[in-house]
Amino acid sequence: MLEIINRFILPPVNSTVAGDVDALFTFINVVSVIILLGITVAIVYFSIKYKRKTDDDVTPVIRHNTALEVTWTVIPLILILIVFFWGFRGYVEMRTPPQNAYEVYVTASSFFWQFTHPNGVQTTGELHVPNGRPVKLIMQSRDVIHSFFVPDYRIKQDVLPGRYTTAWFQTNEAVESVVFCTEYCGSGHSAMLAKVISMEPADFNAWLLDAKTESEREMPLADLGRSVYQNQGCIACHSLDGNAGIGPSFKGLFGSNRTFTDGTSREADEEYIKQSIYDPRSQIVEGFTGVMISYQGIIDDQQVNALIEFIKEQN
Ligand code: HEC
Ligand SMILES: [Cu+2]
Repeated sequence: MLEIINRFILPPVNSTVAGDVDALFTFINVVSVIILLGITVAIVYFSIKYKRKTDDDVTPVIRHNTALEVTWTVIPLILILIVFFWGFRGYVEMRTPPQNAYEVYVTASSFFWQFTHPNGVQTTGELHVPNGRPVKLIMQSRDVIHSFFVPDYRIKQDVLPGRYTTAWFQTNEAVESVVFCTEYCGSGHSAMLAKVISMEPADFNAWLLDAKTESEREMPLADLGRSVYQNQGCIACHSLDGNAGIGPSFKGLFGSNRTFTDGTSREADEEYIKQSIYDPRSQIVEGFTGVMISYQGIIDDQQVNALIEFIKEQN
């Protein structure tokens, strides 16, 4: 019965700690419902039983009842201690990554998630993990506070600029779950999603190797530009289809005349694209706000060249 209710009100149970978290949650719910019903019944019963029946029906003055006092102190105390120790045990477990955990670096930026594997493979918006093995996330933010939340795993951890925070989980099934940003971080916050793709260990290893070879293959500049566009999250704000998102679309950008909020204008040449990437706040395109961060130190010259080639291709 409880399980059926839980299936309706809770997300799927896709991590090893999720069952424990749900058990405590269910315990608190059941106790609360029992207390609620008990109090409601008592209120109704007493208001009928002690209703004034005659005009000289006077309420007796009761000053103290030790047995009653002890009962209503001790029972809640026991319940609260159970919840405390149960919760604390779970908290310690969730805060302590196992020694053999697979480590992934997580970088949050407005408004996308990037994941870097130990062998250098980097993905955006998709985290691949081996099923049945603990995974430790070492997280930081490039700009404001974000928060990494996977409801299916019952884990949630703030991600801060200038400091690492960690979280860990182990999946119990090779299925996909959704990552939400759960700290309001700006206009693209609600779209700041990612997928965790849990794979059987053999598939995971094959994927990792594939991704590695792919990233090392020589590719034409414009293709490299496309992969930077996807992997560095430009895609979150710049479309290729001409529709303005949080930033202007790249379609037809190169060679066009840009007007800025300070009233000046110039042609979008190579120099302009580079300046837009390294120092986006120096010129704000009319109709937009300066939410783009500087990619100085994040994207190197070669990648900027690649992006320029890629943007030219969108004409
Ligand atoms: C958080 C959203 C966001 C991300 C991510 C982002 N940008 Fe921007 N970008 C903007 C906004 C908003 C503008 C317009 C305001 C301005 O000029 O700074 C802009 C402007 C630009 C411009 C000038 C566009 C024009 O129409 O004149 C270029 C070029 C550009 N970005 C390139 C990039 C590249 C390359 C990346 C990825 C490495 C990137 N941006 C990532 C939001 C973003
Ligand atoms: Cu966010």
